[in-house]
Amino acid sequence: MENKLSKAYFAGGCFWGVEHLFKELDGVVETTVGYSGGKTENPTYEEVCTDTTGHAETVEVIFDPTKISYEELARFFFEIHDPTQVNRQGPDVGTQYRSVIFYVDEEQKKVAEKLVKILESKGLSIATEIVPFEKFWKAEEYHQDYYSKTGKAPYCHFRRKIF
Ligand code: MHO
Repeated sequence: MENKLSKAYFAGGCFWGVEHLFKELDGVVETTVGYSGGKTENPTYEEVCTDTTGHAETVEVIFDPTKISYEELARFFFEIHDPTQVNRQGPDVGTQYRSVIFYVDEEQKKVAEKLVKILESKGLSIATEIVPFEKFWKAEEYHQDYYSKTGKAPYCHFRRKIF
């Protein structure tokens, strides 16, 4: 019988790099890049780039919770970007690059809050928003699996140990 799959949503700067790293994890079944957290319907990349729609570049992660837990995913998320940066990530500046965890249930919310507390206890000032998931708008096809398609390398995301 097929395992039941779960979903998680993370925004941590340019979605090309975030997706690229999540895809490699064992237990991650599918990733999609898109836009969440904004006010407009069916946003395009160009609209989101204007920093006026409220959307953040977001990655939808579909995973098998028998192989990887939400907590492992969320820890990974914190380690592949810099959660102390406000409305930017690396060279990319604007609210569309802000750090957000969109939780789909209370369990995810608890895990996210717990991890933020751990990081704060280490002296980090965490900018990551923890907000309820509402809507995910899939991004244009050319943004999906960007680095696999182009053969280019991520310029912004890499894993560092912070826990
Ligand atoms: N700095 C990147 C942002 C791409 S990302 C999908 C660029 O110049 O295209 O926002």
